[in-house]
Amino acid sequence: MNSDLNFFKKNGYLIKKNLITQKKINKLNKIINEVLSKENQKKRKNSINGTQSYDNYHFVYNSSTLKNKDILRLNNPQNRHKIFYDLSRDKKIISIVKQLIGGSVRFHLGKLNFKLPNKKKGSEIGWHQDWAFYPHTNDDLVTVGIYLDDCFEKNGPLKIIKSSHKEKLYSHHNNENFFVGKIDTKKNKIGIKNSVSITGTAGTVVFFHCRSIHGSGHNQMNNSRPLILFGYRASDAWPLINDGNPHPEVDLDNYNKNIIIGKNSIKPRLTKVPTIIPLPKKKHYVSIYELQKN
Ligand SMILES: O=C(O)CCC(=O)C(=O)O
Repeated sequence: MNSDLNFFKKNGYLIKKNLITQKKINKLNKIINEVLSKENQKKRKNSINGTQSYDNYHFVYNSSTLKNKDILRLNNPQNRHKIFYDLSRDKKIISIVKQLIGGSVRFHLGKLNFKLPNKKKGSEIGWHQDWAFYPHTNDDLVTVGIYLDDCFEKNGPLKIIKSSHKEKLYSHHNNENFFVGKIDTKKNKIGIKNSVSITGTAGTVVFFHCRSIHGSGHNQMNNSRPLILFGYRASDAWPLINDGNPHPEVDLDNYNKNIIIGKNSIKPRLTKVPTIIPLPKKKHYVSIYELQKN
């Protein structure tokens, strides 16, 4: 494990092949197909866009027009479906997260990104640091990505720039000073050619630091590329803004219920971390896809 921690500290990510069994992956995919087909049937009958719910469970579409309403993402699936909740608390995942972020673990967020198949543009993700979206009092936060299908170069894998978590926090604001959730890599002379493609068979899990620069391109294949992302934070890393996920000021009990390892305390740990508040936004955005179009 020490070698894993050393690798993570040096590179800002860690890959674990086949961490989740094929049996579990099959069960997850079965439920996802059911959830998607239910949602697709609903969409045909009802043209009204769903609003965000109290637990931030919602679908993200690539367009608001009825004709082209493909689903890009299911936000916070763990809040409504036990199978995702159980996966977010998977012992193998949590024990690695615990080591990487220093001992305590509080669940932060979940999303299931589908990345649409060939020609259906709209699901590419521009280079960004998750930290820019949700600064905390310390940066012991990690994102965990689980591939539900085999993912190779042509599927539009997640790409991470090695060791970028040790660099500064890059501006995610545009020239007009609105938060747009992406980095101008040319302006910042960031060598994206040196990024690592996170590829692997279904069940492969990647852990990456909240300050690692990452993104993903087009999916050239004919099927979508399902990737579950779960966010975890040290239990003494307190959010500086409300990002729509469990937040102490909104519901302290719920915030504390998300502690997986460690004790609740109202004493945040403050470290010297670079922070920029992700405001102002031009309007309220439901997802990174919409936000980055600016
Ligand atoms: O789905 C992907 O390829 C990347 C997702 C991502 O970075 C995000 O949702 O913040």
